[in-house]
Amino acid sequence: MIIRSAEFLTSAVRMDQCPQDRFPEMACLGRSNVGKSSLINKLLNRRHLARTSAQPGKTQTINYYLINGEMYLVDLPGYGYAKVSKDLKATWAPMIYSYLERRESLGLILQLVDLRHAPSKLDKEMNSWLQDSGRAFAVVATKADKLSRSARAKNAKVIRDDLDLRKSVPLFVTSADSGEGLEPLWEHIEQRLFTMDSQG
Ligand SMILES: Nc1nc2c(ncn2[C@@H]2O[C@H](COP(=O)(O)OP(=O)(O)OP(=O)(O)O)[C@@H](O)[C@H]2O)c(=O)[nH]1
Ligand SMILES: [Mg+2]
Repeated sequence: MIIRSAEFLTSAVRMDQCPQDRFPEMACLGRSNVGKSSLINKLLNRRHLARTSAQPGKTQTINYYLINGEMYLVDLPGYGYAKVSKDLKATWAPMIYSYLERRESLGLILQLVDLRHAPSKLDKEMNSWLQDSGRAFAVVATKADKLSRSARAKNAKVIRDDLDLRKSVPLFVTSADSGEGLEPLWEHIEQRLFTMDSQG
């Protein structure tokens, strides 16, 4: 994917605040601190476009990045962080589920999980929701740079088994530090957004 332009467009907390122009979009879903914003930056070769932080709970709105004037990458707030305020926890589920269920131009969801750990209970719940949703999704295991080659393969298998992923669901092992795994991931994103039906 050649990135000719990448810009922050808008933030939304409700469906009617999402862009209306129907460009296809891909959204990053996952636990707080798993690396959603970092992955978006690395996919776009921009260091600081999406805000990242060592503190979980950084992204709190649905953030739209317009790429090449023809598609969106969407950064979502994370789940599963104990210390976020009660208010934020109460709004997360309605906001995210209505987005995941109703957003027509959503062509691909990436569920990010940390390659170093077995999926959490919430990761599993979110994944079974995705498997039942009929939405196109893929799993992205992040922070591969923190593990040896052999541990990467071993942990990827644990993730696939724990989530009980169908063979047809792709799992990408990636690093937003080294850029590992991002080329096949981009190919998959482009294929989903530009050559397939969004419900595929
Ligand atoms: N080593 C390494 N660190 C990473 C990687 N991806 C993210 N990080 C670090 O993990 C921390 C969290 O990254 P973010 O991208 O802010 O995580 P997020 O999922 O957007 O978190 P929320 O916005 O809180 O939901 C930051 O300190 C990043 O530098 C990676 O691939 N490798
Ligand atoms: Mg974030």
